[in-house]
Amino acid sequence: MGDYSLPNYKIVLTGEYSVGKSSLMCRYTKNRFDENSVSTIGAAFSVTKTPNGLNIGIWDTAGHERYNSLLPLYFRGAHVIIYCIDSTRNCDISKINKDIENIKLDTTISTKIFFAVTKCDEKNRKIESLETYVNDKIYYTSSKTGTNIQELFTDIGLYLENIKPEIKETLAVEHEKKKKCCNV
Ligand SMILES: Nc1nc2c(ncn2[C@@H]2O[C@H](COP(=O)(O)OP(=O)(O)O)[C@@H](O)[C@H]2O)c(=O)[nH]1
Ligand SMILES: [Mg+2]
Repeated sequence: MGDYSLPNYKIVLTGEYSVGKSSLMCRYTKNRFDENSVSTIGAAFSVTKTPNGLNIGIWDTAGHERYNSLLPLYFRGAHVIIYCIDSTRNCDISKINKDIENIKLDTTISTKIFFAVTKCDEKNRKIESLETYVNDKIYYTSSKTGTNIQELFTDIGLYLENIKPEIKETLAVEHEKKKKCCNV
């Protein structure tokens, strides 16, 4: 058995169907790539550590439209969102903007969004225009070759080192209490 205790930080992988979210989680947690991975139903969960040793729980959401109504539940209380964009698909900036706005509705200002472009081992890159629109750092990753996966989680770890996990939990509990008060 591993020495993992309960995760202190919540990481959520999101992005459209089949962009490579589950593959990214698999590469980071198991250092494996499965060409024939099956699509995620609902969400998958994995407990692991960042390279600097912080306990994290990663939620791998299902990107299919029919599961969109579930996303707010996963975003809530997240410390980090990894927003995945497929390098082999045409970059739809208005869709990305809409997704980011939706994420912001269900997270707090201290939730950080990391942008991961996926499948960078593929030659037909179609995301050249992305950098004009995204001000944050973009991680050009490949779960197939492992490129930039460690770098992404290293930076996530460094970000988490500077925030307090319990603040978020307290807020969530207070929110629940308020709701209960209204119901009596
Ligand atoms: N070439 C390449 N294919 C990838 C990569 N990551 C995922 N894929 C493929 O893309 C498809 C969808 O991947 P998956 O991780 O299930 O996407 P999800 O629906 O976002 O979880 C699968 O056929 C994967 O093998 C990558 O880094 N490189
Ligand atoms: Mg998946």
